[in-house]
Amino acid sequence: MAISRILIANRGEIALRIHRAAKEMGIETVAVHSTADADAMHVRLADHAVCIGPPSATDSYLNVAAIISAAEIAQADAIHPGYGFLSENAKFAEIVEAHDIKWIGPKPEHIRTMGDKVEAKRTAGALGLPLVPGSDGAVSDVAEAKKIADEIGYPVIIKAASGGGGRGMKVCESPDTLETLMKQAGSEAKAAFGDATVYIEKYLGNPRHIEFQVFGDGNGNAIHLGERDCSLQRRHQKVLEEAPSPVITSEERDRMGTICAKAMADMGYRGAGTIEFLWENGEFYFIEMNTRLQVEHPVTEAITGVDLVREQIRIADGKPLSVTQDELHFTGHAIECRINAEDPFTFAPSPGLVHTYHAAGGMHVRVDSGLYAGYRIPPYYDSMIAKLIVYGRTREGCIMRLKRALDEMVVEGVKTSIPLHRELLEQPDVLSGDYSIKWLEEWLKERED
Ligand code: MV4
Repeated sequence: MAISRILIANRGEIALRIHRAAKEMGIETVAVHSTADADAMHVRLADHAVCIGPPSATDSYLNVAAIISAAEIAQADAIHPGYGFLSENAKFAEIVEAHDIKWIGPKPEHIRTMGDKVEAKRTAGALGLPLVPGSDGAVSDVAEAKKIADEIGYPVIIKAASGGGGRGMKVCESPDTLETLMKQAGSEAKAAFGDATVYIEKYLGNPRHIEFQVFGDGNGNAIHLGERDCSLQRRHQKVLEEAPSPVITSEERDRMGTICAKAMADMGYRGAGTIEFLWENGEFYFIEMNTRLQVEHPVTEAITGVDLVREQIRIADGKPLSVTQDELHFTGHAIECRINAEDPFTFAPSPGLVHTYHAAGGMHVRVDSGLYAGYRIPPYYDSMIAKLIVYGRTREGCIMRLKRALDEMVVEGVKTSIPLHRELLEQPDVLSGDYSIKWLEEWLKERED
């Protein structure tokens, strides 16, 4: 039976994003929500809504039993997890499938493999992706670590196998501190993730974060949709993303994209995925793979014209990919600004009542947000309240339009990162695309003085 009713196991703008794709396919939607989200836009828009628990995410959006019950009560035949929450929980994916509900996501085994960063790296290497030089798998004793570090040269970085997203990393500059940092990394990983396994890599000093969007049909066919440059980050939170990357030529895109798509085809990958690389001196180095739809997916949609959520739903429904690699073309430039309810100087969260709201509009301007005038932003969840995505024929044109759109945005009652974005788009390095993963934090430090 074809999918006819999707339960959206998420909240905020991504729940709206999934709802919109579903409706355009003639599919009904079921929202789930905590008691704190009863008035949220995702609940208002959905065809059906089920309250799944109290405000705390652990008891609501992460509550597997409550979500499965909601799906059964509402007779949903598929679940889309969005990003965050249960989206990369292999056990949840298995439970969904065991209840004869279609899982709009990758095969559980692939979610599990990529969740273990050591396994992910081994798999990526076997599939022909270029790796950061380092240990071949986990490193258990200091003598072994010393030997590897001597081979690859200092500085090295010690990472937790169960980490990811920057948690549990230690940079080591010399053999003198290796033992101490190894032990620290191990015990911190044990405390944070219940797994002390660590591995070692050559530390790249000034890379860019460039990620490739991929899609597989689960039967050995896969495509890539080019890259996104997400180097502008603060404390591992992306602030602004763009596609294409200002430093990647179309030849490089085709070459790396082909390698990524072939890897996904060979593993029989199903659904949307993002292959993350560090890029330094013209070379790509695989670091992690995300087995979910990402926050920044709209920049890829803008330059390819492909609706990624529609594609996810089609694949979960057993249909083939709707475009071939040959049919895909990358046109123009897109930038996304993440708008958070937070102080633009201190980054302290700023929940509360939004008494006035006006979204930017006009040609090639997209605002993904559940905001409305009179909405009270709850203090319990992520502070991202809107995404502003702007497209232009050229990067320069895109930036001009983005500045115009930022000037149109009005969010009053809470502090937001809109002023930070306006300031960023005045910086020569941002305008020229000359930035690495270190740029934003260094700029913020200088801005403080
Ligand atoms: C690195 C690195 C330098 N060298 N690996 C951080 C998040 C996680 N996905 C991997 N991370 C890094 N791994 C090696 N071998 C620097 C980072 C890193 C980073 C990566 C992407 C975007 C922002 C970052 C900020 C700090 C550190």
